[in-house]
Amino acid sequence: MKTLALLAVVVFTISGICAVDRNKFKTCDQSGFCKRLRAFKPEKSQYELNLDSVLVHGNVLSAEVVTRDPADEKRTVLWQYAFKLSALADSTFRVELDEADPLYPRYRTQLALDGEPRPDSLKLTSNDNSKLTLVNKQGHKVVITAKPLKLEFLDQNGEVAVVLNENSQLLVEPLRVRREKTEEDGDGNQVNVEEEGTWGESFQSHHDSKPRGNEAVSLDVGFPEADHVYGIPEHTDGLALKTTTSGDPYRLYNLDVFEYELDSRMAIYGSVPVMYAHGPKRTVGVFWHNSAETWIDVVNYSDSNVVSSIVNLVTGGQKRRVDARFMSESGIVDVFVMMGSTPDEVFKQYITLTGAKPIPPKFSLGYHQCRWNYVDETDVRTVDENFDEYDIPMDVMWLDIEYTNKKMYFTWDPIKFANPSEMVANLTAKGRKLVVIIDPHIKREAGYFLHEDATELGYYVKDKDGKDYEGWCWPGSSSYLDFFNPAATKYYSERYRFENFPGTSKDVHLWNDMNEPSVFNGPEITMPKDCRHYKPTQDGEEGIASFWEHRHVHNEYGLWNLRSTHDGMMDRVDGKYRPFILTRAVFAGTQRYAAIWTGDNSAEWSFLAASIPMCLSLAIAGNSFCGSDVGGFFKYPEAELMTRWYQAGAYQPFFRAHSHIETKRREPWLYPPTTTALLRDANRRRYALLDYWYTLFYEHSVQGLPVIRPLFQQYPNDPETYTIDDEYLLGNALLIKPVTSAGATSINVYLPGNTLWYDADTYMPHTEARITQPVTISKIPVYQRGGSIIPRKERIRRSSTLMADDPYSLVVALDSNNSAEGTLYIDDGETYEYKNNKFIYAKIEYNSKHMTYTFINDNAHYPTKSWLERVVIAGIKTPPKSAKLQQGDKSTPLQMTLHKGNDVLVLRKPGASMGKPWTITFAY
Ligand code: NBV
Repeated sequence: MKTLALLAVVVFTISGICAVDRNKFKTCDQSGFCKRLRAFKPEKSQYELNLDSVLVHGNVLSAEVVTRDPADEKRTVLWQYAFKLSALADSTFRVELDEADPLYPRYRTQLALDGEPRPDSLKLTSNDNSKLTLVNKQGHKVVITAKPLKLEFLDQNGEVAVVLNENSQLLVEPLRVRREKTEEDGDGNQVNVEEEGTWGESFQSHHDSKPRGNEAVSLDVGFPEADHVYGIPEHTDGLALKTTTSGDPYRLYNLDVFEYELDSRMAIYGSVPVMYAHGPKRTVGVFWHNSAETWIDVVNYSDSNVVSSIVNLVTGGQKRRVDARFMSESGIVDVFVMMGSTPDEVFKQYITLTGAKPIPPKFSLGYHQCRWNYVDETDVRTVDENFDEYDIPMDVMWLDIEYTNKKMYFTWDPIKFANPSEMVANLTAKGRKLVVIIDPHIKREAGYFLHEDATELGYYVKDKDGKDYEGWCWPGSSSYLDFFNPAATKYYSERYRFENFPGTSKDVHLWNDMNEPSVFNGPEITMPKDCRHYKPTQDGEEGIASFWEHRHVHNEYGLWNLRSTHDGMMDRVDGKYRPFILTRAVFAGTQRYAAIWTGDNSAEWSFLAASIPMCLSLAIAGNSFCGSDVGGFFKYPEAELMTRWYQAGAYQPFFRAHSHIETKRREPWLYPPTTTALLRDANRRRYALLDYWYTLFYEHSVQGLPVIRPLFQQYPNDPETYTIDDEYLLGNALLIKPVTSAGATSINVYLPGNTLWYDADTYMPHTEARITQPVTISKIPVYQRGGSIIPRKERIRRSSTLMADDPYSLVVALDSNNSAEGTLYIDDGETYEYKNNKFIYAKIEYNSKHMTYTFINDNAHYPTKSWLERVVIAGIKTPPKSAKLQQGDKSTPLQMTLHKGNDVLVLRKPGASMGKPWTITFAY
């Protein structure tokens, strides 16, 4: 009954006007710690570093920090803290502040980092009784002022690049024993004298018992000389963050927000607490390593809404500066300061800390077809066959929750999906795959093995009283596995073994949805903060000290879920094949396990436009493998919107069409034939560039650079690029500006870098920075940078797997020096054999004399059957008279065609194997 009622709400709202129910989610004022901390504005910080306690050992400076009672003349010590500054590899510092002797250990986020960060050297160069100066190997200095505590991080030119606690907002609320302290009020009644919210707070009908009392942490971070700050996804507003002095701070709290709104700082599904500051002088970043609910205030002093008295007060009139303040409900102060100094460097520094995305299986870069739901095996088969019928490439069919037996995960509906193995075999015969959904809520149903095992073995998250927590989700009454318990994680991972999940095979991949976690009847549609998670206990730890509360771990819950899925998928194939996982919840480090999408969007132009800044922001925060539901999840996209969405999606990393169960079916052939043709064209363009995508993902995995890039990353000295977030770069060679408005006949494009950009369709060069691009419905504005070489595969196949041996075309776009370069990565697309050097990573270089294909990594080889079918050279001013291919001992004269209209020279069928180096020599 309840499920029906919920569905009715869903159906009602999707047919009506989409709007988030803001009342379901807290404002800062409704969140006890946010309100309290936002009001905390001491004139002077109470935190002081005890210079006598300083110890430098290896890469770490440790010292005692104390707070003193400002009202007390004797300046009695109120609290003692352990302070640590570490110098880390890759121009990064870490600052930690914890209580010296907490009542119980405070939570330290566990899964975000990709192992222990590597140390760098740290030298104390001066201690003048009020200040300490330290330096790392790269020459970045840290100046620590003792009273009050302030930390300045200096760039290699000796200028302050990042400053901590300059605005005195450092705070670590000490854990206390609960005292039943009451006082008599004027009427003789005993009243509680604790401030409101200290030992419990309520939101709507939900009460949070807060058994440990207040334990919030906060810190202000200043970025002198910064024009803008970026990052802290996931939000729906622009890429450059806005001043928050009016309205709420940005919120990071993984939430299932039904019909989320755009241009908002509200929390949605993901939380990545990394922020970058950029200006003409430098780019730097901070990573706030904390998994609790977090709010972040931003003040950009150049914004017109920041009054000049504040600018004067804080910066002495300097408008080029941004300040931020991180406030978290619990944990410790643990912040990484990344010194940049370019966008490339700082993005890599973040990846050094939290890990790169390993190279994904190649099929996952193809096109994905999803719907809630493909109703049965016949439906799956028909859709799959129609892709062939209409000649549209497709790699993956998806099954949403209805494939299960009554929403019991790891089971199949016995009638609609009675022969899953056959269904999968039918797909794999065409090189296609299947993805099935597994949510983290477990149906509480007698006889369901997972529920019975989890109950018996104690694998569920517990409620505040220590009983199995029960919430409400798709299956009705549900409980949630406690992935913090190693035994529960192991058990869960094992469910993915083929024998435990019959019907699956190595070609069935996974989708972990609702892992914020979503709890329909929970506070803010999630798990109550006083739920309990497993904690390995030390001797003597009991009571409150024997578990973690959900409040400590909330933003990383989904990551624990993903790690467990990932480990299970690795184990089921003995570590042989790369898994593909899609997740909705995101935290720092998620990229190591999964791709992400922007959740339940709507078939509206504004959501199509928002997908660009949302994915860019996630990409610079480590998660390049991002996409939005193509077509929009809620509502129905009419032909033009659908066309533009396919065209945009074809150039976004994760390319999946998806739709809500109650919306009209919208597979590409259900539109008028002209639209179907346009959708087909978009998909084919995607497949033609698959090897470029794959090369970029490989490069990300080893170098850490985002695959999709904001313009300022590539052109950091051009202030015009700082706020552009409706166009982006794919690698460093392609610039994409999707059409995101109805009825567009032309759009304005900014082409940065004072360089040539070639229209990817016509090869016509543009020299101007600002162009007006006419756009018919078939036009996708994509430009190739002069100086770049892009690999393409032009044969039309049903899926990426069937393209493995297909020949390459290389598109050479010349710069003003008549040269260009690019890279190409080739491997088997699915295993880890690349770790045994079974791959090709090649550099392709062109100058007017030669074009060469050489291996960057000499030890690595891959026996590819692919060969060179065509070289297209755009922007050729003086065409050569002849060209000759040399591979090994073999020399072959090449045929050429010159297209005079657009200065394009085509070398036809060079025929070289891409498995070995080659050279083409030109004669004039
Ligand atoms: O599993 C059903 C849906 C899914 O299709 C969607 O992509 C997820 O974001 N899921 C959410 C649950 C409920 C949606 C209203």
